Parts: sequence; structure tokens; C-alpha cells
Amino acid sequence: MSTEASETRFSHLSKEFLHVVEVAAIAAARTMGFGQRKQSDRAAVEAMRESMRTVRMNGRIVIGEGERDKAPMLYIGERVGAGAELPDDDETFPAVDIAVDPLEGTNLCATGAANAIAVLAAAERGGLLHAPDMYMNKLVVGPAARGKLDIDAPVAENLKILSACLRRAVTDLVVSVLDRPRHARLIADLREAGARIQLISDGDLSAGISAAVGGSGVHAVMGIGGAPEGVLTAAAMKCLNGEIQARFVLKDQLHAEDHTKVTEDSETLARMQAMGIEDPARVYRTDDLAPGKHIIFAMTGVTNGTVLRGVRFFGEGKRTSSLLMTTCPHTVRLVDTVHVEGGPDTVIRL
Ligand code: VTB
Repeated sequence: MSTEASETRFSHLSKEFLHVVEVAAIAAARTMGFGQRKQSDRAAVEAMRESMRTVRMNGRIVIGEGERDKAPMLYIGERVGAGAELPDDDETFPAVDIAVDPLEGTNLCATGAANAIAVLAAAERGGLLHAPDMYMNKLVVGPAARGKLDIDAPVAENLKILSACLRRAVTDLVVSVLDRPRHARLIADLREAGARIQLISDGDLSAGISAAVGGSGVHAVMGIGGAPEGVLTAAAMKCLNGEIQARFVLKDQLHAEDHTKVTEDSETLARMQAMGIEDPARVYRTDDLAPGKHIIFAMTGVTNGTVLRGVRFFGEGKRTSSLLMTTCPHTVRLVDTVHVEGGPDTVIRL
């Protein structure tokens, strides 16, 4: 098959992935505010898994719900899609690596708080890093500051550079940080430097997307969150021209002043090695986390958020708001979908 034909086949998958995140978001949104985060997550996972069965791909989950023994569905290594049973070299369907977070922000959904999303990223085989389910220190910025900051530099220094890139004072900057005790020092440093802070209870992936787009009121994300979300953030950054720098953090380093020191958590170190992470202290950049040339990133709002609206149910159907992005061709689509369920008299509001 010509490269062009296989590229076209791959980019056509984006519409199918849009459907996958839409149905996951709808299923999760049905449970909004129930106070049952596991139930919300299960609803999203089941809907996503079911809708993925017919996607015309030979898919492999590289970031999912966990290791095979802990997660019955969408576990790391699971084969998905219409070509799931086919061998790797079969060309009936494109071979695709997939990272999913069927419900990013389970607590946000369970409490009806802002920015719960359903997310999927895809790339050609090998295009997304196999990141173990552990913590990661992250620095996320938009295109204006891409390549200019350094995750190892003091916070005040990074803010100074960011303020110059964005042509505003440090006191005008907003940095999003997960509200966790482990960030006490980071928050103190940000305050001392004079930046404004948006403390979020969950969801540093959606915060990263906000930081990368203009007009969101968020200029950077800093601090320690999940590594799987880091890979998904990298996929989004490739589409938005933003940047993520990141470093794995072992559990016993969580409260340490210096996250660059490798400690004795031998079980996690072994898990990292088994997944191909040779140097645990290395700084990963966007292209290390998402090296793929052909990236598809699809996300649907579950609850109302900074860049997307949540799912709305209106009796004769529902309405979803999604972001669908591809690198080849480079497109960013904002997709507002009305899923009509009523009869011929249903009025569609535009
Ligand atoms: C992180 C963050 C996610 O959960 O994984 C966080 O990346 C977990 O951190 O966006 P804690 O273990 O400290 O709760 C999220 O916020 C998703 O909910």
C-alpha cells in the first residue's frame, strides 16, 4: 500500500475515535453528581470498550486502565478494534497504538465539578510511550514558550521567561497546579515569584490543554500528576504546538525537595525497566512521550469545562462538545454534535 493511502486510512480513523470519546463521555455524564467515582469510571470504560470494537484498526492499548491483572477492560496490551485478532503484519487494517483515559477526573464527574473529560490518543505503532501507571513531574506551556523553559530551573526563572514569551508581567500569569500537599513548596515558590495560581482538585490533562491554547486564562501547568496523563498531554501538545517536559517520580520521592534523585523503590524501578524506561531520572520532552508522526487526539467534555462544554441531555437527544485534532493533516476541530433520538418532529437547535 502506498504511504499516501495508508496515511489517508489512518486519518479517517479520527471520526471513529470521535464517536468513541463521545459515547464514553455520555455514559459518564449520566452518572454526574452521583458521588460514585468508580461507577462513573466503569460507565465510561464500558462504553468506550464497546464502541471501540468496530473501529477499523488493528489496535493495541499502550496507556489504559492498568496492568492486565488489575483491569478487566482496556488494560495495557489489550488488542482492540475490528482487526484485534489479526497478526501485526496483516494490512487489512492500520496498526495503531492507543492511549485512553475514558474518564479523566472521576472525582470531578462524581461531584459535578468542572473539567471532567473522556480522552483517547492514537498513533502509528510505537508512536506513544509505554508509561507505567505512576507519578510524573510536569511542566506544560503553549507555543509561545515552547523550548524556552527548563523543568530543572528554579520556578522564578521559568516564570520570568514565560512572562517575556507571553509579553506580560509575572503577576499576570496563571499557573495551574494540582491541589496536593506534595506541592506546598511549588506553591510557595509561585507565590513568592508573584504569579497567580489556579489550584485544581483533579485533571492536569485538561489543564495542560488550557495552557496550550490562547484565551483560556491558564498559562502553564506545573507539578506532579499521573504519568499516563503526561503521555496524553504530549499527544495533545503535538497537535496544539505546545510543550510538555516531564520526569517520572517514584512514590518515595513524592514529598522530596529534589525529584531528580533516584531512590530505592525497587519494585517500581523494575516495572519501569520492564516497560523500556532505562533511565528513571531522564527528562522526557513532547517528542519522547509521543514520538509518533501521525497523532490523533480526541476528547469530549463530560462536565462543563474551560475549553469544552459538558454533555447536555434534552429529552429527545443529547449534545456533546469535543476537540478532535490530527497532526497529518494538521487540523484542530471543535465538534458540536447533536445525537438525535426523537422522532421527525424533533427540533434541532443550532
Ligand atoms: C493525577 C492527575 C490526574 O489524578 O493522576 C491525579 O494527573 C492523581 O493524583 O489528572 P493523586 O494520586 O495525588 O490524587 C488526576 O487528577 C485525575 O483525576
